[in-house]
Amino acid sequence: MSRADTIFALSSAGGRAGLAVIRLSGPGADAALEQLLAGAPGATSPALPKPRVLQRVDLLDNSGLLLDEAMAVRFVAPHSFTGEAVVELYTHGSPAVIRAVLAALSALAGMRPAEAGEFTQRAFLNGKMDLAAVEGLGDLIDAQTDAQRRLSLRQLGGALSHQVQAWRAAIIALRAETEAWIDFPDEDLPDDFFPTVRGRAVALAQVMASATAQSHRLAAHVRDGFTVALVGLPNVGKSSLLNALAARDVAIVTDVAGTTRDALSVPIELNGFLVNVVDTAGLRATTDEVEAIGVDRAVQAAQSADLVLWLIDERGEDPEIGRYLSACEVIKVATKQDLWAGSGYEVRVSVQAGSGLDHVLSTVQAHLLDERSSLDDILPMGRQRHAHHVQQAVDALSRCGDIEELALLAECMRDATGALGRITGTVDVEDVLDHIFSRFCIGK
Ligand SMILES: Nc1nc2c(ncn2[C@@H]2O[C@H](COP(=O)(O)OP(=O)(O)OP(=O)(O)O)[C@@H](O)[C@H]2O)c(=O)[nH]1
Ligand SMILES: [Mg+2]
Repeated sequence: MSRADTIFALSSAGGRAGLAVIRLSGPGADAALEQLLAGAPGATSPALPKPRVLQRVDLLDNSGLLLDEAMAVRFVAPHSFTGEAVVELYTHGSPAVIRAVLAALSALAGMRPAEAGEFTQRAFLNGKMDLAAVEGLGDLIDAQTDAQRRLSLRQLGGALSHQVQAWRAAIIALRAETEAWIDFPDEDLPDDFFPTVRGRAVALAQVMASATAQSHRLAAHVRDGFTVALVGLPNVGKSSLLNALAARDVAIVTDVAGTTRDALSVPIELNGFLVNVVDTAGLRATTDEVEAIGVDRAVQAAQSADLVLWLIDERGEDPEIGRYLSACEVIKVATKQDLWAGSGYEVRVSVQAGSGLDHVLSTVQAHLLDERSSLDDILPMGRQRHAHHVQQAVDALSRCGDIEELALLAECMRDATGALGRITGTVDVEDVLDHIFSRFCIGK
């Protein structure tokens, strides 16, 4: 993909709408706008809009016929989202207008339709955004829950990048101090050099590890959702509870024991958080081959869930199920409370009578969400690679703990900054050189 091309695409969603936004980016963006305003090749174009001023324009095809009455705004490089010359066209949002304007753009020399993510890729390559911000933008566009919106906005705004850069700068400073001694005789090295530098490296590793453990756990749950499995004997009311929680008939409910065969996951929003509720096959010994597979899946779903709701009716607690769930976080829920009184249970529900659902939800929420960790305090590091690279950096710094050699110490620090740099997509060599040179005077 060449960056010499000028790319264009519909940036708003397709289909019928009041407005559509078509974006152009690249060296030919202004010329393309000029052509759309001029119409026939060689015709004189009205003056282009001033940068950053939205202006009413007539868009014309190459025979001078009106494509649409629109609005246009120009951004001059590098002061744009991509860092290149950008034009945005606000047209009427009908499929016919969108198709006609895109066709007119395709016909212009040097223009091509953008690949998926290509505007953002250009923004990254032009240094407008780092990798963590790019991911935040992607997550914001995909956000379905309020928590996802809040966290991805903070990531886009640099909450993760700034912290990672601060840690990286601290390690680069340590490494610069270490490398500065490499060309000097050992006897000049202060006696406390190794203990001090190693102590600072290890302390930093601890700060990083503790700041990220909690953040990654919660941020990953915000991004991917929590998983809550509904488990219990056949006919206990699992599918009925799922339907009630989802407020629609997703799962089949019958009075035949063994109705649900496969695990079925339904996303619900709980106080702004995404929760995937998994309905499972009733747990019992069975000779039916299909049901047996369902039972295996139910056990797997329970064991990989963040929380299990163990549904219990008047038949009581099945000890076999208790054994399956021994390693799970479990809330016992007494079902069908219109038929019996599960007074020994804190959470009681009757889907039939429509009672107790709020209590189920508030109990689930209390179990899943730690009151102490607010979304506004944690680092938005929901992706596995964030946790992975921080862990690599922590491991590399922790290795400093028993090193007695300058070059090896610097090597561990380089590994740590390299790992952190991969989170933001930064290369680290120049930074170290700059740092070293800026801290030493000429002639030393
Ligand atoms: N009276 C009463 N009946 C209920 C209640 N909840 C579910 N039922 C009935 O219990 C029967 C079984 O309900 P399901 O939701 O299919 O139970 P399940 O646990 O999914 O069953 P399997 O899929 O077979 O494991 C159905 O006839 C439901 O209408 C309730 O709160 N009160
Ligand atoms: Mg069922």
